[in-house]
Amino acid sequence: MNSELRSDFPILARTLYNKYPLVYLDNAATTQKPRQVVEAMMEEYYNANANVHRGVHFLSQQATDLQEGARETVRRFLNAHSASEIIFTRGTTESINLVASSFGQAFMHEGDEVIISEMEHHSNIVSWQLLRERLGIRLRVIPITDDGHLQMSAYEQLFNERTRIVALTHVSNVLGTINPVCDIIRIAHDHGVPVLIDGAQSTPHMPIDVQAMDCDFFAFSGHKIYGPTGIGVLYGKERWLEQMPPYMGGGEMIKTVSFDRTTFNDLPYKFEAGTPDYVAATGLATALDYVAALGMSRISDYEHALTTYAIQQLSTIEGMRIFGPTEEREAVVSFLVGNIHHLDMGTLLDRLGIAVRTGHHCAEPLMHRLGIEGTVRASFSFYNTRDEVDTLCDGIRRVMRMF
Ligand code: 7TS
Repeated sequence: MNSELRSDFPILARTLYNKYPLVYLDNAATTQKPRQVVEAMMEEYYNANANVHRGVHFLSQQATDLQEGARETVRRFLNAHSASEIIFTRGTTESINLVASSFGQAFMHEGDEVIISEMEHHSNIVSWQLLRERLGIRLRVIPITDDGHLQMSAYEQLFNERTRIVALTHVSNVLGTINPVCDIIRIAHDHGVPVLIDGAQSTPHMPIDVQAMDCDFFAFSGHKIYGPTGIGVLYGKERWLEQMPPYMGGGEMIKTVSFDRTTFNDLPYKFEAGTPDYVAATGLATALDYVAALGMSRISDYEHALTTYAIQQLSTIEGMRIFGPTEEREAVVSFLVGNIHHLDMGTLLDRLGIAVRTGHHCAEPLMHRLGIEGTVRASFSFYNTRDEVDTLCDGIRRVMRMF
């Protein structure tokens, strides 16, 4: 599906070190941007720039219409019930912090518990630890199996009368594991507990339907789905958001302010203090329209086939150790080869024009569980090709010959 699409991404035509065509395999960190996204943002800055929701003037109205149009695009993309359930944030990290802080303040007390898992990104660990500092809550952790699945029976046993929320990643950014979120959510709801899904690594790769999933909160980042940096989304069911206090105070999130008393704006504005990055909202909406036009199911099928091919080819390399499930996984492959340090492998692959990520991938507790310090990680997009996978494998073999 990619040959005609690659020309939408000018950066993919770059040559590195005067010699090597860029092979960009760091899509789980951030994706490249199609022209359409950059041009939509440029167009807004050149022709429709004004602060939103503030002025009576023409441009302000136009910028506001673009911002609210973008919100509607996100609503449709996630199949949320209402646009007032779509809050623009700076990214997944801010979305999770918002829930931890605000849900925590409204519904949690000392001794109450949040369930997370051993495969969480730091943003879904540290946010809750900050709340632990503030309120004295407890973190309960779902263990994983050796091949990177959640231990579901252990999960069920973590519930008790102090459990207030479950916060879990949809897809592991290290292992590629696709968690059974529908089962996770059903079980939590059976205990009367709401669920936050970290969709940073799932939203770019599969169709998302928050109503079908029945999650209470869902977070994702624009930059990981071909949109700009600095914008992300928190979806929350209205019944929760209505009861939660604002996360930040400032302009836009209020109805009336006096020194004695302030009343807050309606959803979603209650959670959007200050001037939002309305141009990034346009960029995000353009990116979502772009992938929706390709078809999320088509993207998913293509990337799964490419990942299966990558695992097959990588497995032919002597001393290769691939982490995570062998089947039913997302387009992320973490590995180590022999006793070559991940940083050496990453640095030497870079000299061949191949961009991968190395290290703990902001999942240090998972590294402890796996008994390693870090991995090399190749992560794929629909614009990657089998030829690029072959280049990666050739590159790894070249690096091995250096040791
Ligand atoms: N959750 C998961 C599962 C992630 O993979 C990431 C970023 C985040 C949250 C945070 O997203 P942000 O946009 O707010 O920073 N993951 C990665 C990664 O794997 N490599 O670089 C960033």
